Amino acid sequence: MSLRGSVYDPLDKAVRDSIASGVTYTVAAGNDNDKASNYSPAGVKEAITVGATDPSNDYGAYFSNYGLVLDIFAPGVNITSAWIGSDTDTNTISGTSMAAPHGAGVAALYLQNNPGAGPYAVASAIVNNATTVVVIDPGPDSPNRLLYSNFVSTPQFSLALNGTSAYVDVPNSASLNVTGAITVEAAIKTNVAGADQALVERYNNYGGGTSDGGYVLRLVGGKLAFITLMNGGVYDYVIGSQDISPGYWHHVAGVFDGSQLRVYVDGGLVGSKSSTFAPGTGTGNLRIGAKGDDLTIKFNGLIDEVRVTADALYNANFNVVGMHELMPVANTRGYWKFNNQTATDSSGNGNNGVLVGGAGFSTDVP
Ligand SMILES: [Ca+2]
Ligand SMILES: [Ca+2]
Repeated sequence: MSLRGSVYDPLDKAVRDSIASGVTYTVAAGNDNDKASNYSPAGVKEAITVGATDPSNDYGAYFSNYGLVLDIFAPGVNITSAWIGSDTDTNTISGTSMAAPHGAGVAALYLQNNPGAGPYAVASAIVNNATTVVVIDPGPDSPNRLLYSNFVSTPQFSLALNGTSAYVDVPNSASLNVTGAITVEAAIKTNVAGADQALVERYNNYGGGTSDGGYVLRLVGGKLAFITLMNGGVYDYVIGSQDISPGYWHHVAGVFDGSQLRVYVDGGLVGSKSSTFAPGTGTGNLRIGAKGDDLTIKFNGLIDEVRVTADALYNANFNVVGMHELMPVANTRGYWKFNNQTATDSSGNGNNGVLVGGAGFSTDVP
């Protein structure tokens, strides 16, 4: 809130009552080089009163009001932001009216992750996570605290599937046709050992002749398999030697590079086979956690970071780090992170999935 006037009780009371009703306020300290408590609504103790610093040198701005009623400082000198006139207008100006919105932004980030937090909790979080003793010359009696935003972490989620009914259905699209080199990968944490479990599958139609193919990453008897298909009856495959242990996150990947099928678990090659059997084009939906053609095999556990890329990404053993956020690569056709508790595709191809049969989310992530 960028109002500034001399002390006026009705205004202060209005702000105080609004805060009491659950609305968080950041208020500009004012630009009088004076005690903030001499102004309204800067002097409302329940609000987050924000003074200005010069971000080029962290000095308290010469104009900023100061004093005990300040809660925090934020950048307020030469701040570029949106401006009136058009949707693309900007302006670069100074004042505690430029500092207070920084505080409002951090409050909004905090409330995004803590939607039940009241104004006191929001103010406490912002003040307690501020950077201390970096403001030079903050003014008499001012708290030496500079707004810090990075304490607000974005929550991460994975896809939770029950092994019986739940899966994600991604409608067929042309971008899901990959007819050459391909990598299909995911992070998985299964609840069961030794079972057949569908991970990422895209094919249709059992039987010869028809090209209704794609690719399958699946656990077969608890081991990782990668299959390239012309249709449900014509295919080639490789199965890795390693049992996938339940109860732990694993990165699993299937690769076809034009001359070989390979499977990797946690970055290590666990199976390979000479093959020139490329995936065929198809019309089937892509399923995450269900058998591609008839849904009869499901996955029981957590899946995250599912990605289909039209390229052979892994040619040798690789180091799996930061599985919760894969490094971007070119030619990605679908990438499902589940972090927004949706099955939205972040590859840019619009291959957004639909949750089926009780599919949900977990904060347990790789
Ligand atoms: Ca306050
Ligand atoms: Ca995730």
